[in-house]
Amino acid sequence: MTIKLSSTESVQNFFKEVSGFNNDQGSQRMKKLVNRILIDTIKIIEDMEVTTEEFWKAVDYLNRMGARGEAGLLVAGLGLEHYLDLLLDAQDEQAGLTGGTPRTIEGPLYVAGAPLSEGETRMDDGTDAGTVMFLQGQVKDVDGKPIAGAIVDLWHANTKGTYSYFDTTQSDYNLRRRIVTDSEGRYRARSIVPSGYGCPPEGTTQEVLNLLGRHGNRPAHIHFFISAPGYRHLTTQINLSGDEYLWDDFAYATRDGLVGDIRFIEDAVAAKARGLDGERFAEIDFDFQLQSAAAPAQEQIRDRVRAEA
Ligand code: MBD
Ligand code: FE
Repeated sequence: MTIKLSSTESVQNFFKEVSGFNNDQGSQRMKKLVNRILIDTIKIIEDMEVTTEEFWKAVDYLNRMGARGEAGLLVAGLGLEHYLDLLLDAQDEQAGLTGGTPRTIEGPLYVAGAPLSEGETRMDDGTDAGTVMFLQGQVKDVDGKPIAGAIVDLWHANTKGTYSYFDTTQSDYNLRRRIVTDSEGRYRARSIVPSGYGCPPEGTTQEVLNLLGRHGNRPAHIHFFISAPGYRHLTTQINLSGDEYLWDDFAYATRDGLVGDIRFIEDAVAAKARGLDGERFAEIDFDFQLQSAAAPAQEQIRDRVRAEA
């Protein structure tokens, strides 16, 4: 039989001391959380008969993961970031907050402070010979009324599936922009069709996924933060139709209502009318609907440490 020490009074008392219960300094919230995490950890060690070799492997894993900055990637791949969306959805439903474009995960690759423009923008720096993509749509309220002056903060990968800032070979803020919607609530962006992201094959997230028999790929997608005075901040993505990973996303971000229908057009005349030399380009139309904010705090993005270039 497995030895169980976790429920003995002496071990319980030991981890109360460890968690600072016997002093009046520090944070009460932190003490409670740390104590719960430690007690649950030793229960896992006992119940799963975790060996000391496995324990030290896990410690080494955390060191290597941190050194590579992959914690945000791991929580996406383990479905925890998606779970937070499920929790927020359930809280919203309980509070009667329904309607509008669904939320989905931010992911670990946002960079704050992208260039801001009015109504329309070009997102790519012209160095990636990808298919030109024209993305446009309207930001509306839940009744379909256009919202002028909304900020559409969007970011996506290049044709290799990598993101500027994290991929240091790209120019600053490449494929990252903020667009203020026009008087009809419209935004327009010229960019290039992104490729899906894949976890670094040599990284610590892929290392775990391999042991779970899983791949580390996302479908091609475009991320959005959408905000406007009087409306709830929306974090979402559009995942592109036709991608083999559309419904097999390692981060579980694709949701009903968030599939972007990408149309590829091969027409030299239409291309020329768009100011292009070739004949092939792509179009995506995607509208967003924002819920009204019941309190000013709902207009703001939730706190999280984010990169700022
Ligand atoms: C991405 O581009 C992404 O959106 C997520 C959620 C995780 C890893 C890479
Ligand atoms: Fe992404």
